[in-house]
Amino acid sequence: MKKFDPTLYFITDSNGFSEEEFLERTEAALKGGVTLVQIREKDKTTREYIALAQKVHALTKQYGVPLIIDDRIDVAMAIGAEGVHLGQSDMQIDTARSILGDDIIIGATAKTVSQATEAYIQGADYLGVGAIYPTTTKVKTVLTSTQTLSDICKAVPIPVNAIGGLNIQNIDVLKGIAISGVCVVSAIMKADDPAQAAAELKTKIEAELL
Ligand code: TZP
Ligand code: MG
Repeated sequence: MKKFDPTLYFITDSNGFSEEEFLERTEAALKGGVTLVQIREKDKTTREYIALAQKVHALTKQYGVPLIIDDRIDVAMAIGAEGVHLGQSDMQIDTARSILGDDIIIGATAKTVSQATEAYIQGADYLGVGAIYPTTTKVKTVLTSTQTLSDICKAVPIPVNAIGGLNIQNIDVLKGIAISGVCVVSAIMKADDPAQAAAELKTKIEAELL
């Protein structure tokens, strides 16, 4: 059964960490209550990506949290991940859906209402929309306004998460917008205490944004 909770969607970034510290921080995020995890690796070989994803999957399974693989449906299939996240230059959503079947979570990046509608029609299960703020995470992205985020939420019936430069200090900007959750990388990955950062973010998102 395909079920997921997008409330606090943690996207990993192993850059600058030893594998041991990366896995410790990822587990701390799970302890802190993140509801969905994505492994996002841009510089690894396929074998390295699979090997690390397997380790992260072992952790997410312990906490009953679905694991989403960024960009790569082959890696998702190789490790039996619960889902895949596809950007505008990755495989089309409908093609991925026909390969992966109905039980796999497929997320899509959307920066406009037309991209959002298209992804929904093609079979996406959720959307990530942003960047809302400039980000220090390695990413090729442009800013998306909160007005566009709000328009996208109204245009599609699937969960829409905000992403990009979001942290406990600035997520108030999302108040009143019909998002289903928040995606963060640095706010948890680079926190002094990732478990505490995750717990605080989740409490605030649940209390004030959903
Ligand atoms: N897509 C848009 S912004 C972003 C991605 C993957 C990175 C978000 O990282 P952070 O550290 O939460 O700003
Ligand atoms: Mg991607």
